[in-house]
Amino acid sequence: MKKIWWKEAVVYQIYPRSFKDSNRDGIGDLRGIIEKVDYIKQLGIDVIWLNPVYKSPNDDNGYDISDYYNIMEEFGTIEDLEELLKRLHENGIKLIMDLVVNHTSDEHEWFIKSKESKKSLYRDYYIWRKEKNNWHSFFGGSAWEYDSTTEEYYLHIFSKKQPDLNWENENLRKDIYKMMKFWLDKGIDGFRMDVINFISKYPGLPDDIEKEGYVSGSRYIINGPKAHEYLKEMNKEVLRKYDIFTVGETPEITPEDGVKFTHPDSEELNMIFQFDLFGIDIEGSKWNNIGFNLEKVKSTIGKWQKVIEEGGWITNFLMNHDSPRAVSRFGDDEKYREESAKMLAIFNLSLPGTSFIYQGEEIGMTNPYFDSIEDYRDIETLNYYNEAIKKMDEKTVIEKIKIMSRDNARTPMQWDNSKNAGFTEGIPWIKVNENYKNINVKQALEDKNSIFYFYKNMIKIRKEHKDLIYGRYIPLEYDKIYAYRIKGENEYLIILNWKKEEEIIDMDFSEYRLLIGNYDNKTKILKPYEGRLYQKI
Ligand code: ISL
Ligand code: CA
Repeated sequence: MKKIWWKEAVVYQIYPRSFKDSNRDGIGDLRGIIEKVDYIKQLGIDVIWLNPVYKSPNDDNGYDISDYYNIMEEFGTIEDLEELLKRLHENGIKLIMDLVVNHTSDEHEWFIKSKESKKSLYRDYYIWRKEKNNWHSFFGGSAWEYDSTTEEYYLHIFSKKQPDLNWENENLRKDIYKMMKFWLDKGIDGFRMDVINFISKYPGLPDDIEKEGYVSGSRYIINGPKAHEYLKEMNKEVLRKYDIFTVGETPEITPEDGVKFTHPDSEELNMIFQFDLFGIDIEGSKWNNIGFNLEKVKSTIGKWQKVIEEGGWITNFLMNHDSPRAVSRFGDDEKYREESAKMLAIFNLSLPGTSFIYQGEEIGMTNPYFDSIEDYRDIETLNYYNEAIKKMDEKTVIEKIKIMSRDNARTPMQWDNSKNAGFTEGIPWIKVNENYKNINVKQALEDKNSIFYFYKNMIKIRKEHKDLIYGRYIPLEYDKIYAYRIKGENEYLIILNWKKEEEIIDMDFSEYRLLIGNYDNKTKILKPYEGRLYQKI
């Protein structure tokens, strides 16, 4: 298989608002990230993905962009970004930025001009209709908002402050490519493309079925007929001119589509995020978490590893800024927090594909389980709350939010045990998780057995044993545990006892050398959440 840097990279995702505040306004910022470059370097990271830092009224924390060419004031200036980029490059770390081009903010000048008049040059940059259809917004309610200036509705798949762009319009596409070049010419190393498989809407925008737990309209929005055509054009006009990292956020796609988006012959993207693991414990609506079973994890991984066998490329990730904390969701955030976080590190970093780590995952940060709606900030969570309390008692609603809210991932990074976890000397925009006195970076760096050093070692092992990146995934048939082999030039064996109980396995390890494990154990009795990575001798 062809060896390429972006396949081998380990990516660290930074949610700037919650990473480090440098000027006491309670909001993380670019200078805060600059302060922490050494820390990121120490972990062994190759690439940073920065969530949106462009100018934005922050209806959806930066995913509503009002100016693609400038930086959000709270985050700093364009000079700060340039300095961050320089510091990262000096340290051998690349930077990819979020590209949010399915929609803009309603405060973007294109939209302001678009809504002024039906004759505006920018009218067609967005999707206007006299009548609305029955499509729903992902954030609740209708996907259409009435605007009295021209007495029409505009489409917004997310909040009403995020009008959808009309990719049918060639001028719009050109403006987007121009903007992408502006950032690439500044020296950034690529893009993570927000809901990039939503950009082509089905012609005629027909009414959809309505059913519980289904976002009406999805089937006419996701993977629309021209999605691949637009990406090929973008590749031709922009991407192929640079040696960059591109990852598409593509919810609800099939492996076949995954291959189409990422196969080199397609000339579209390097890799995609698919969300099957991300939604593994959800049934019906995203707020309905029924827990997961290991067989489903195995079949999901198997299904997506096939994309690589077919010549495409995928990503491995346990969480992002839209999800609960990985250790709370897939491990145990109480008694076995350390063990399960380390087991998850073995899992995330031993699979072919490009691996991503989300800030705080490397120290085992957990869901904060805030009890009061006052403590939540996320628009999706607040919209859900307002709708749900009409139908359910408040306690039930809060229980669901505690488990699934996107704010779980957005509480401030826990740096040390001082006030506000060392995140800010001001008042944080969202509360710090109370457990910061025990779970923080400072403490992790002082303890050579910490989750942090385990991640660091796993990253190092992944780099030294490139088969883990390029090899072939071979699942093993054990039903009580998760075991697989990765076969390249050498052969590796991964064993994950993904549960709170011990397990005895009938396996012969005599031909294997243990590279890393989360217990000091080589016996056939696997401890709770025990994980081991072996190399065949
Ligand atoms: O977060 C989700 C469910 O809780 C997803 O459905 C999410 O909305 C979807 O994956 C798209 O996410 C991306 O685009 C959104 C933004 O709010 C998310 O933060 C971003 O990751 C709109 O720009
Ligand atoms: Ca700040």
